[in-house]
Amino acid sequence: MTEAIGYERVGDIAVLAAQNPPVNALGHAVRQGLVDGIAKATADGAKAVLIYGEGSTFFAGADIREFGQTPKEPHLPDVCNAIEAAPMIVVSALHGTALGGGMEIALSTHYRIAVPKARMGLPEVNLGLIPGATGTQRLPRLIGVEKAIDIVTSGRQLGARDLLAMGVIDKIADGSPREIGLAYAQELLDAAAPRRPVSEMPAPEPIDFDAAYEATLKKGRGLLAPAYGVRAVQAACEKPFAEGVAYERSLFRELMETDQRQGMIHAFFSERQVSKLPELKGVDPRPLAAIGVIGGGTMGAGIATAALLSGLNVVLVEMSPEAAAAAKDRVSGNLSGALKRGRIDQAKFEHLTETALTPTTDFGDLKDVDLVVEAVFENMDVKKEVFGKLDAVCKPGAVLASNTSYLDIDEIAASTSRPADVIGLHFFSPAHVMKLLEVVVADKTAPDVMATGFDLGKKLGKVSVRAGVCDGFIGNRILSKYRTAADHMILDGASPYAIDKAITDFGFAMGPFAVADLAGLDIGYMTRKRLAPTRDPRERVSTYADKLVEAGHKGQKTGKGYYDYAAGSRAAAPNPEVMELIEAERAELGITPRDFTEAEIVRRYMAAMVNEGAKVVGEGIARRPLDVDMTFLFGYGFPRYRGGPLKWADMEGLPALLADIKEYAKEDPYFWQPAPLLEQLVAEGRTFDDLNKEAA
Ligand code: T1G
Repeated sequence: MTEAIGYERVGDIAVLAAQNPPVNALGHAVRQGLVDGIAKATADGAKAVLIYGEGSTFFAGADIREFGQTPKEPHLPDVCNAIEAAPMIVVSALHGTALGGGMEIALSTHYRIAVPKARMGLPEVNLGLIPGATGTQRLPRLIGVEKAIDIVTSGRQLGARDLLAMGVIDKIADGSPREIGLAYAQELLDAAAPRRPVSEMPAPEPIDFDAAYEATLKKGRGLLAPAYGVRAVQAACEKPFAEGVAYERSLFRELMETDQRQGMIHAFFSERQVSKLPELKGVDPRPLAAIGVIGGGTMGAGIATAALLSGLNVVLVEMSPEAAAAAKDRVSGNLSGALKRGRIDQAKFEHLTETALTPTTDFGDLKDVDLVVEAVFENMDVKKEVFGKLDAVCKPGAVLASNTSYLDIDEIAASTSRPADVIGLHFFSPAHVMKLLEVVVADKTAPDVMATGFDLGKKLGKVSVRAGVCDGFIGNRILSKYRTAADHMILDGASPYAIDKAITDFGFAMGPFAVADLAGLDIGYMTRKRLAPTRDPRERVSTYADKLVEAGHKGQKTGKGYYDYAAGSRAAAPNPEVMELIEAERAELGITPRDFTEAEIVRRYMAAMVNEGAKVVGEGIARRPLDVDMTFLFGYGFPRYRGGPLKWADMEGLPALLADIKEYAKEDPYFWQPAPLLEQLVAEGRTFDDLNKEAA
């Protein structure tokens, strides 16, 4: 018996206990242990079998680290069928998160009991897959097609109460999974309860599967797995169980070979790897119980909201009583969203807004906070004035952070008497929703201050990425490049609308021009004005966008930008003034516009993104390629199933991308300067993933 599954007899009950930390993943030893355990229980005449997990959870799914390798027998579907075929009743006792293959194991047992906090789900679609161990065949037999399709295609987790109400589990009881499992198995034995193989339940009623497939494909914005999940559930209606299982397995194996599975597995592990940095090893963060936020505008109120929801007290400083009151209203508005969604109850809402939050105009109220983050106007003089006050009032050891999106943190730090305590914490708006946090480490930032930045990010449920100091850090620096590439395509003949469509078809939630309208066109306008004095004369700059802003069109906030957001209209229509400005500028420049295919638009756009990403990694602004990928998945709407810009580049092939860049450089050698790191990787036949592995 492998130690991965312990075996013991308790009276008539054979107990199989999973012991494979940290999450009892269903690796080969666990699968073998389960099959051996059922055989042993049968051989020694047990009258019931109990399966549960030691440690934090029931099986949390297949071992994702085995993906891409040749699967070793016994395969998970066979393990599930062996459990269900056992001659005695088999009970599973659930706690933690029984996910994917874990839920499939539970569905193959005859009875299921759970502790109140247990959760279950089939999150395979989040890995670019579908359940591949009979889940799409058993679940619809148990709860019907609609509910099964929702669970399979959403990948969401369900709590014990919902699972009980749906009939996925039979009972909820307090206690350890072992205790409640043994008690329930004994109760079933005393009642001479029969085996209940789910596979022998009648096939569920069908629905219009083609309509469900099309709707799911559209909703997935190019992600295949959820739509494949619909077809797998359809097989549960139309095929005998064994054939349905074989069909499910064929779809699973097909998805296993896709780039989408590669991209999403890369995202899964990178999301965990990105906060594991050598410089953080053995470094304890400073205490974090209360924070200060300077500036209660959209950003400051969002940061305060995220902090309050994570259990931190917040002193929110504004410049006048009216502004402080308005800031409190913004935070209350944000929290009322959490209240409506049931994330907090009324009592919690009142505690957060009336007790945990202290709006004030007095910097002196910051004297006891552990960390302050300022989110005031993006002007260096204003920032320095604020940091001067913080330096004077904050206690020794308090971390002083700036939320600036591009200003030089080294310069801000130098304006204080404690540069080691200064760091950048770049949140993304809305700060209580967006998961990305760029932790910008300045030259003099102390290691434990960086650790504190990551600890705050973890407390706030953020994906924190370490960034070095440069204009735009990681995300905005790369954004400025691919936005410029888009502007160049516009001058040469593409329209903003064709570019937005090409980029949304690629899988982004929004195209760059719709995003600009959302953020406000004045932001780009001010950035261009700020950079104009130091701009290299070789840089190709368009002016149509400035004219659009100077005409008063700042995007959604003024009702018009690239698109016309006429009140009440759902679909934003192109603003005709935009093409007029573009055509006038092309004429002025003597450009004869040419056509751009969607493929070329994507190719150029992504080449600019990848090239600048390679420069950001090469310069050490981002520690690893995966840091760039996580920045774009969690801050810029990059499609998760492509893994991130640099994972996408690896799968596209770096040599072809470099060749494109060299081709484009013939038109504009200044803009298209190949990144040295990209050239080096191509010369050495290596990939960005090789760099990620070396840094692990
Ligand atoms: N396989 C391998 N390693 C895993 C793993 C898994 N399934 N789940 C987690 N880990 C590692 C993780 O990388 C981290 O490692 C450590 O465990 C703690 O994870 C046939 C094919 C279970 C809710 O998708 O959702 O079954 O960084 O930091 O916050 O149909 O992990 O310490 O080295 O996330 O407490 C389906 C994925 C697989 C579940 C726990 N199952 N995991 O969260 O800890 S596909 C999943 C999670 C499948 C079958 C199909 C979460 C968690 P390290 P953690 P956590």
